[in-house]
Amino acid sequence: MTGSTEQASLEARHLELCNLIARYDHEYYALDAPSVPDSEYDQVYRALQTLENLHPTLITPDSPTQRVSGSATNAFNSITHRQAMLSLNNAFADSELEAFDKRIREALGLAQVEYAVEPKFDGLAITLTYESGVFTQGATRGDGYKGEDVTHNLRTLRAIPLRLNCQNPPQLLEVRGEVLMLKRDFEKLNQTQSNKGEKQFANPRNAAAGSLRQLDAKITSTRPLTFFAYGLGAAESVPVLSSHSQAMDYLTSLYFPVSSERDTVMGLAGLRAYYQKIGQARDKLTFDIDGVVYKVNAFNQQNELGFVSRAPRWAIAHKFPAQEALTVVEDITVQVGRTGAITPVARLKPVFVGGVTVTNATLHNEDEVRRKDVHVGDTVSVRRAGDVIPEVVNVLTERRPVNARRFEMPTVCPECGSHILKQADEAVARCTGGLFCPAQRKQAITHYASRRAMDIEGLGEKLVDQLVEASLVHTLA
Ligand code: IWH
Repeated sequence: MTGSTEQASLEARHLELCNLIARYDHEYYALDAPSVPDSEYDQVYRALQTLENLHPTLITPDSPTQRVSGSATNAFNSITHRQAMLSLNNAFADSELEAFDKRIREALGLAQVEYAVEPKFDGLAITLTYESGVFTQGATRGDGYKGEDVTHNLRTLRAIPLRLNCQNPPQLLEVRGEVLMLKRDFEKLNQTQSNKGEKQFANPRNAAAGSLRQLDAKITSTRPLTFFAYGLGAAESVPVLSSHSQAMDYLTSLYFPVSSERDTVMGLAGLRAYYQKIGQARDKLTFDIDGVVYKVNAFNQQNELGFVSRAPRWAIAHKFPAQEALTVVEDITVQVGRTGAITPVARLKPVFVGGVTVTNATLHNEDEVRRKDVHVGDTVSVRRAGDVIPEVVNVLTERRPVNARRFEMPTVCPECGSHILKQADEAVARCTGGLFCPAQRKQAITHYASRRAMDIEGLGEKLVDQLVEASLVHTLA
C-alpha cells in the first residue's frame, strides 16, 4: 500500500472504532439494552487506545478517548443561552390540572387536546450545543438566561454524544435535558465515599449537582452521571418537526437518551391516568422523579398558546408529594426487635412527607446515629419513599439548638431490664432477655402465627399483645 492509502485505511479503522463505541454507549445509556458485554466494550475501547497510541495524528476531538480533558479550572465561565431556558408552572392538586386543560381547550377551541407526557426528572437542567454535529458547549440552566459553562465536565458523560449520529447534521442544535444519577449508582457512590472517609451525599440530586460542579473534570469522569434529553432549544437546518413527540424521536435517532416512559395521551382523562400510572411506578424507576410533565404535543398548537410571563401556557409540571421534608427530632428512643435487636428511633415533630404524616424515623443502629450525628432537638431531613420505613437523611447542624442532647445507647432493655450486649462483629446491639423479654416474645409469637409461617388465622399482633400483656402466654408451646 502507498502511504496515503495506508493513512486512509487507518483513518477508516479509527472512525469505525469511534462509531462502534458511540453505538455501544447509545445502547447502554439511551436504550438500556447493551448489545455486548462490558468486557467486549472494554476490548474495543482498548483497541482504539492502542491505535491512537501508535498513530497519534488519528486522534480527533470527538474520539471517545478524549472525553476527559487536561487540567482543572478554577471557575466556571458565565454563558448566555441563545434561547432562554424557561421554567414550567406547577400543578399540585387535580383542580389545577383540570384548569390547565380547560384553559388550553378554550384557547384552541377544541373538545380534546393531545398531550406529550413524561416523567419529571429530579436532576439538573442543562443545555448542550452542537455545531455542525459536534458537541461544542454545555451549560447549566442557571437563572434561565445565563448559566455556567460545564462543557469539560459534560464531555465525560458517555450518555452525551460527542458527535450527532447523523449524515447531514444541523448547523446548530441546542438540546435541553437533565443530568442525573441513577438510584443504584448513588448508593454505590455513597458506599465508596464512606469507605474513603469522604462526605456522603444526601440524595441522588445532590450527588449529581456536586459531581457536575467539580472544577476538575477527572473527578466528574469517575462519577456515574447520566443524561436524558427532553427538548430542543435554538435549532438551524434541522428536519421539519411538527410535534414534541417527533422532536423526541429525532433526538433518539441522533443517539440522545430520552425517557422510555414518555407517551402521548388524549385529554384530561389521559393526563390523570398517566399521573396514576407513573405515581405507582415511581419507586420502581431507576431514577428519582418529582412529578410528571404534560406538554401540548403539536407545535402549531404550542405556538398558538404562547407564553404567560416566563412560562409556556402549553406545558405544566404535575408534582408528586415530596419524599423529603424537614422536621425536628423531639426524642430518640429504642425499639426491641423480634431477635432482640435494639433500634434507635427518632421521634419527630409530625411532618407530611411522601404523602403521609410521619412521626417516627429509623436510625438503624448506634453507629448510624454517630455517623449522621443526630441529637435530640436537631432539625433533620426525613425521607419516606414508597412503603419503606422513613429514615433520617441528614442533620442541618447549623440549626442545632444550644440545648441539643446527645443520644446514649441504653445498657439495659427498656422492655425487660435485661442487659444489652453488642457483639464485636455486629453492627446491632441486642437485648439478652430472649423470650423472657415481652417485646421479643410478642414478635416471636406473631411471626410464628403469621401467614408465611404457621398461618394461624385470627392470631395477629393485637391478640398476641393482649395474651402476653395478661401474662397468659409465656412460651410458643
Ligand atoms: C469495563 N459500559 O459505559 C467496563 N456493554 O456496551 C466497560 C464498560 C462499562 C463497565 C465496565 C461497567 C459500562 C458498557 C457498555 C457501554 C458503555 C458503558 C456496553
